[in-house]
Amino acid sequence: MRPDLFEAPDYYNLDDLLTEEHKLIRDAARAWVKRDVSPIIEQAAQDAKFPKSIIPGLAEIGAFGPYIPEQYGGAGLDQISYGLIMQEIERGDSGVRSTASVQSSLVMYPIWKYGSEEQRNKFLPKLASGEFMGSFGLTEPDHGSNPSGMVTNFKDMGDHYLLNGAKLWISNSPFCDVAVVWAKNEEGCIHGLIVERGMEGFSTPETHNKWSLRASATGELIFQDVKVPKENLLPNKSGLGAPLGCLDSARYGIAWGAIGAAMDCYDTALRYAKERIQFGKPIAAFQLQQKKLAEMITEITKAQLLALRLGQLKNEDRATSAQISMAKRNNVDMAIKIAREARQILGGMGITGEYSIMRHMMNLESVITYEGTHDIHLLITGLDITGENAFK
Ligand code: TGC
Ligand code: FAD
Repeated sequence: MRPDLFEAPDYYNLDDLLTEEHKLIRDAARAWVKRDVSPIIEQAAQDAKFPKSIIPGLAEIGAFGPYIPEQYGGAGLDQISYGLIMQEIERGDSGVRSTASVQSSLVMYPIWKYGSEEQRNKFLPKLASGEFMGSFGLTEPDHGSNPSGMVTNFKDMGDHYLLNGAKLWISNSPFCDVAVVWAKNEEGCIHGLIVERGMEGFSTPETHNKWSLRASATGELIFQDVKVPKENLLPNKSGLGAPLGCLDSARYGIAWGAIGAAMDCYDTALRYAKERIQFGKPIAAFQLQQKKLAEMITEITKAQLLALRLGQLKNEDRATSAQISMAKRNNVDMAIKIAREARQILGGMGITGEYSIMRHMMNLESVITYEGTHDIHLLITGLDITGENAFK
């Protein structure tokens, strides 16, 4: 892959709306991606291997639990800082952002919000430092968009719980040390359980042959009569709202992350268009290419404004789930369209691993599906504005 020459577009001077701390945090993440991610990520994706060597760096830039209080090892930052870190990481690769999203919003968040003080102290500092890596098991082979139908279940055996079932499409599963797993009790109520590697009957086979998120490890979580200690049940929230609350936090991070992927595609295409000569001129001088580039920067700017306003609402604890859905849906759709257009601007070169665009484009095919599909988020907006439930 070519040297990383990324320059971030800021067409509406949005930097003026950030604090000095936001900019410092963002710039540190940006510099780390340039130094430690860009040089290795293409090969990792080609090899379909999660580059574990970047785990300490992710911890160092605060990507594991950015908004988790410092007393538990988190960075204690605000929601805009969290968003900016996700934007910068996904500028490098959506799979790396996935690893950080899962660790922060899907593993640390439920332990922090729904866990006991003992669970927080036992797991959060190790997850923040990257000593432990986590995964989040909600999706099942027969229950993706409709997690309320899950069949993974646990029985109260007196001194422990007995867990049975299987989760599919789980980011980080092949190497996770702990998994936050959602399962039904005997009354059919959903609870979160912390399952630890090494528990008998717990296995995490990897899912191979993905054409997307190749630098992120995806797999299954299989539970065959796993004895889970009672102290591993998350005590402070039950019902489907518990996992969906975690998704709100991760979807918010994705709304920012997708902007990073889009900015990288735009920046690459703009530079290429200025340098590539055809018919005696740079292709940037042709109206058709200018239309593509002008529309890209317009859409990126709109997405940046949406994310920043959502971050302000999150900081004030006023962001609704439906607002988060709108931003996740819009910004991922924006990014995937920009990746496709940017790929065309590079012509044949666009399909090679010399440039990041094709990798972003393939990654975004997962991002538009996970954390609620494009359709599901549209239906969430539809329900919110009409009061009519069109899911069922
Ligand atoms: P519904 O009846 O609407 O809701 C059940 C209960 O949950 C509450 N609720 C929420 N709470 C917090 N946050 C939200 N976003 C919430 N949405 C709903 C709701 O108020 C209710 O509470 P209560 O107290 O009344 O019981 O549930 P439903 O079964 O009709 O489903 C609604 C639907 C379809 C929107 C939901 O199931 C959904 O979002 N489906 C999509 C599933 C999904 O996003 N899965 C993601 C899996 S994790 C993942 O993809 C990780 S990828 C990570 C990476 O690598 O980055
Ligand atoms: P389905 O739910 O079967 O949907 C198939 C199609 O039907 C979609 O187009 C969908 O929009 C549409 N559809 C479904 N219901 C409706 C409806 N009511 N109305 C209209 N259309 C509908 N899950 C986890 O729990 N943890 C993870 O870490 C995780 N990581 C993932 C990583 C990757 C790379 C991928 C691809 C997925 C991951 N997922 C994870 C799972 C992800 O959340 C699901 O793939 C997603 O929720 C969709 O479920 P599904 O794939 O079963 O599709």
